[in-house]
Amino acid sequence: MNKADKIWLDGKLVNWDDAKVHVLTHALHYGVGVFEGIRAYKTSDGRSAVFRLREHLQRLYDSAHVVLMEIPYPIERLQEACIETLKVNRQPEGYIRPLAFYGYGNLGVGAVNPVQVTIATWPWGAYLSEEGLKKGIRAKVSSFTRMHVNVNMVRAKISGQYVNSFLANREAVMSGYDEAILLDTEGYVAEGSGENLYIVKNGTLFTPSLSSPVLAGITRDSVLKIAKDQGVPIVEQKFTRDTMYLADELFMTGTAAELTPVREVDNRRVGSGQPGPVTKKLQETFFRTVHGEEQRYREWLTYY
Ligand code: PPE
Repeated sequence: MNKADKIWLDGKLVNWDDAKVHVLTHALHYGVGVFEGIRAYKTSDGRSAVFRLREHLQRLYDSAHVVLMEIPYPIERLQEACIETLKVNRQPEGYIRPLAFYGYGNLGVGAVNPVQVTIATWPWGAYLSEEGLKKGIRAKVSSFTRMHVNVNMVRAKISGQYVNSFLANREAVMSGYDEAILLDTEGYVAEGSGENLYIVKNGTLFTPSLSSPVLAGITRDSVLKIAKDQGVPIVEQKFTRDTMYLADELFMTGTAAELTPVREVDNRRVGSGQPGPVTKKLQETFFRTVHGEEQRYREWLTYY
């Protein structure tokens, strides 16, 4: 990966190669960690800004609450630490990964160990390739199911829950596709391994509601706001797999994936096989927004 100089670990900036934990760290064994993925962008006036920093950190604290974890810092401290880490690494843009986890102490599922917190930042380009962003990706419905809402704590971004995403993503990529699409336990479309999912049909934007087993994506929230402001009708409800096959447009969003069109699903061309007009307009506005070119969404940016 693209290394940076320093990583923030338990209140201190340490050298990248020294940011280590004990092999008996609880989270390594049981997956009880909570994390975030945040992006910083260069804006058009030359300054840099983090996109929706506060909302991402709020979700981190909410995720911690779900797993009964007390993050030993106020949210303001982690907000400063994200900026501090970007600055010390001299990164005008890139990805920010905060992670809070049960550390070393006792082992056993229910052991409650000291909570450790780390923030790493590094350069991360297009998640599903530059070409994917422009032309759209090829996706495959997974043989793995998005876990039931009483298995997967869907309001939380918990490390262990990503085993499901890992299995789905690896299966799709090893079968020659770019990304997996997971269905819920009833067979309705849920989301990608690390992205929310949308279709456009006759000009209306559809995405599973937050009662489905999907993460309440911050990019999702942003894109729905942008779509609403553009007068695009929005329906948040579950839909079937074949609804995707018959969609005019299909796309995915996430901090890492940004707004990526999907041009093919299960070997069926979606719409014209190229990113459609609604997708393209939303993508363009989304990129203008993160680069500080949309005045009305300026409050989403934390400049540094
Ligand atoms: N669903 C899942 C399962 C998910 O992991 C993400 C983010 C989203 C939806 C979109 O959420 P948001 O980023 O708030 O819009 N996935 C993160 C991790 C990716 C990774 O490979 O690691 C991300 O995009 O940062």
